[in-house]
Amino acid sequence: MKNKKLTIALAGLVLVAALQSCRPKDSGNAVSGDAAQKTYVAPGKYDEIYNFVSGGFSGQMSCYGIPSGRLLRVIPVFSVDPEKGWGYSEETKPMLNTSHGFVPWDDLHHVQLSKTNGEYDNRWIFANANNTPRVARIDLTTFRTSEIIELPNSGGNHSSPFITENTEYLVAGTRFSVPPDDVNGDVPIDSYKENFKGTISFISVGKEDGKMDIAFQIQCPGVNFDLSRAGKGVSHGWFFFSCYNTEQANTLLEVNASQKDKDFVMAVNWKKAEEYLKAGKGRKQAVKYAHNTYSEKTHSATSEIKTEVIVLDSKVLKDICYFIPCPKSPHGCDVSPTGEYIVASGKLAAVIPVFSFDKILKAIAAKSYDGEFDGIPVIKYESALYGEVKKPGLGPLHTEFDDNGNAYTSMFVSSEVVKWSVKDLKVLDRQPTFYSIGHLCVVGGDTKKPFGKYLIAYNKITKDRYLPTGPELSQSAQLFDISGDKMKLILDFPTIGEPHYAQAVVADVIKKNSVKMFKIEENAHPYVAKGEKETKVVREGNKVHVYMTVIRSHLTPDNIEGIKMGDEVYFHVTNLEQDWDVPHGFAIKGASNAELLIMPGETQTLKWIPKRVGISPMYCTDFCSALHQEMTGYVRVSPAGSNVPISYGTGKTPAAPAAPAPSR
Ligand code: K7E
Ligand code: CUA
Repeated sequence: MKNKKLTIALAGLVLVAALQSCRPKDSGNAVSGDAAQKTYVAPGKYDEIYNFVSGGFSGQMSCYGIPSGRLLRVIPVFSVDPEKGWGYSEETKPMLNTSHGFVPWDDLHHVQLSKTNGEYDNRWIFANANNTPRVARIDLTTFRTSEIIELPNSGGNHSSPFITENTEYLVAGTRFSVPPDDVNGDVPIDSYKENFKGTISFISVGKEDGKMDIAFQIQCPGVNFDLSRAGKGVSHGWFFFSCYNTEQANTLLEVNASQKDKDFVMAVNWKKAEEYLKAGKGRKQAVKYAHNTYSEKTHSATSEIKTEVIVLDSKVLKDICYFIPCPKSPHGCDVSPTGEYIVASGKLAAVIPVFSFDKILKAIAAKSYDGEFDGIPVIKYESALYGEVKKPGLGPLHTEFDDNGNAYTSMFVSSEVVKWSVKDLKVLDRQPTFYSIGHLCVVGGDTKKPFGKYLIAYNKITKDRYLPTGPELSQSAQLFDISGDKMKLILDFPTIGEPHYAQAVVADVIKKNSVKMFKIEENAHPYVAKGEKETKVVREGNKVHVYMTVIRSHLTPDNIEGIKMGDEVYFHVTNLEQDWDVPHGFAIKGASNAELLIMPGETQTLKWIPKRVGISPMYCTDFCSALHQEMTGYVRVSPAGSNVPISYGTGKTPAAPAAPAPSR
């Protein structure tokens, strides 16, 4: 027993040592001589590229300009954002609703721009919530989250959301296998093999409006699905997932899920799955998941709880899923621009295996199998393999592609980017990163026609790269010029949260389509005031609705009396401006939530329950004009049962009686 424990501990130590990244030596002087010239974007000039970066445990997405590395916007997605009122205004709260209730945080790892014909079509960007499984759609005309759908039968939505070449589906695989939602999950944890299942969700996306829906799910053996990519070109109609923990361990995974020499890549024939779905081979399963949508017409979100999904069983429907052995605990699973090559990066492996789609099809036709795993055929490694990239570096994680037939793989343990030729699998170049690189992205690097030019590395553990900021240091992005034979480091820039995947796209179309304001005449919010004449304060029992407008530089009404203790006050604030970049903010003393930040033409609502009798100031929080500091007002709160009537106005003192003096 003692010995066994010791062995496990030792194995763990060796593993930990192997997994901690080494630090390259020449950390200060690896910068290209013309770096400043290549990254300088003069004041007033625009960047060439939008770079959308996942925020990891911040739950948000950020948007940078490339090549300058300037942060342009943090887009709130799964986490509340007090700066923008996201998750604090009454209108946005339903966006964070789930079958577990209001969930104000998540862990966002992967972003995916929508595609047409395998190229970015500049309409939406999608993202995953890792912790409470959800997928979000962000509208690229507003840079705001417009839809979030929860995924049932899942736990740890990591291999998500990856997208098919015409955005037919967003696909999401569960990292943690768990008992399905419609069975009693109150089972011993060590009954993993028997009771835990993997689930892959296919989320359809509306061609015109982008509306998401869970089209179907495929139930798979219980393993950990880590990452995935859609086939494209020749492999369109297929999906590829990396799977680890094929040991099906439920404890001390760092040792117990690293036992086997090979885990799997799972190839999924989703066109076949569609056929089975049409033929009625799916099983309706009772589940619970939230589907939240935000309307820019009503400027409000609605949340609906849905109760059914259709599940296809991969064990019964034999020709949907196939396993391909893959060394060892694969992480990234990336598909070349033509769709012929599938690159799986075994984070503990000494080589990078590259599989051939053509060979996979032939192996399936010839039934070149090595038996089955949990009812799924296992294709022979050699029968699917195109070749191995030898001595690529240590800890390969993720691969992207350029426009010249090259692949770029991030090496977490050896802290470097390695460039290799897809055709002959020869390593062509390697450059250190500072320090531990996770994902990387090439402009258009996962499309059928990569743009190339720049590669951005997203690094963890930045150590000495920036001025120290206490125990926690900023994570970091590094920009490489990849237009020549050798990669050249040209810029470092700090990032928000912990970036994982990111994508980069030439800015032209998104820039042109950007919404500048919402038309006030189209505002269909139920509590809109389309002009100061429509402002009012309406009492309904203990609820008081304030129809307020804001315009430079006053609130209407800015004096409100007749509010009583026990009231719930709703400030419905409409921004009357019809000009680009003139938001107003709104806040009131003692409110137990964040400010509102209201765009021109929009209405947002702040709920306030006064806790004290007296005068509460309110004001605009966003510096909007020279008279911004004048953009203020007062609310008078009287005791419960007081007879001060509702009165309000701007530019006149409400004609309300003074409260009776307290009796002595
Ligand atoms: Cu490699 Cu979550 Cu895509 Cu991080 S993941 S690095
Ligand atoms: Cu409106 Cu400051």
